Amino acid sequence: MDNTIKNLLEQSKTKIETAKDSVELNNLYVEILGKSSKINNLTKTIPALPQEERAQAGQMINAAKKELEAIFQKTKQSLAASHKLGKSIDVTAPGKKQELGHLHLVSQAIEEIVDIFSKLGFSLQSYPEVDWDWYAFEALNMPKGHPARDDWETFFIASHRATSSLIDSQPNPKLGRQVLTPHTSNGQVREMETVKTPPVRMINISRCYRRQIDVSHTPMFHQFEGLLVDKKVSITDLKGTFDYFTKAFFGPNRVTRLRPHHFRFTEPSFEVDVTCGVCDGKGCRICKEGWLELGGSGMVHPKVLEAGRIDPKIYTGFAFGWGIERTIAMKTELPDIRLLYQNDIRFLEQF
Ligand code: FA5
Repeated sequence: MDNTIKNLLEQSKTKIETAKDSVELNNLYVEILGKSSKINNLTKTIPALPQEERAQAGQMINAAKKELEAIFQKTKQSLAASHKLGKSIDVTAPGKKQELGHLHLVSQAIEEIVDIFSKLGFSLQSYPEVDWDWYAFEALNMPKGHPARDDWETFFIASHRATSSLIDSQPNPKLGRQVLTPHTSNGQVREMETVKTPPVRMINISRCYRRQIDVSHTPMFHQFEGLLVDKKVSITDLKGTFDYFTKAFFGPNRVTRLRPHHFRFTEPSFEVDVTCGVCDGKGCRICKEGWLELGGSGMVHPKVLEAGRIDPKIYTGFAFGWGIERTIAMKTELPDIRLLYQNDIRFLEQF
């Protein structure tokens, strides 16, 4: 009896563990542990054994059955895990929630900026992000070879016949080469050409490209450019516009200041600072002295108005260009604007 049970156990184990799928496993269950199985038939032979052997035989058969039962369970689980077992559907299980995405932080900021400026009567325009040298530099009073052009570290388009009709990379005799626009100021003269007679009141938002990368620079970034040209436009209008924007975008306690600067296309020129939101302008680890730089601005240079065929004796205007990524960083206290473009969902989900 002893050996018969051991042999039966070994043979059954091998069969169960090599079952290929759930159907085979179910059939084996009937064969090995079912009513007419060999092991059950052995139970029926116990009464015929000598009295002293019966108890031990019964215990051995029960232990073998228990062991086989456990092997069946284990095999069932491993087949399920390897998808060989038909999947059952739990109709009572709660449905899977569809994860909702949201706009990228830069897109959210663009929507908000457009909304704020539209309340001041600025309309959103879109000008090329691959543009002629003339619009990006020359028309803005930055002639070829001028050292100021180095500051923009521009990507020029290679001078060979392009296959796409959209990008003509051959230098144009009047407009020069094509560039990946290093700033949105290329939209200034284009807008003046489009509107022809002031008032001009546009906001131009676009991608810009420069050979720069560090915590506050990315090779591709966004700027928003404001341009207002009309009769009697003054620096007061410029300052009022910044104050309105700053309070609407950052909050009512934030104020701006204009710091003298130099741009070839504005005169006078300013850099615009906004009070730091962390320390309310008192000075902290992020801002050092209480102010953060937003971007550049100034009164449109008469030569730029002339390039746009607007008479500088009749009209004046202001312009500004700010980086969107830096503006976001000031609002959300981002330590490194490169985070915006690393596509790390754990970071993006926080906004
Ligand atoms: C300009 O680009 C001028 N065109 C702005 C201007 C427009 C002045 C109209 C006067 C009139 P600047 O190079 O300082 O200026 O850039 C303006 C802003 O763009 C910076 O303050 C910064 O916020 C953002 N910026 C510039 N380079 C990068 C970069 N590589 N990555 C991210 N943001 C940048």
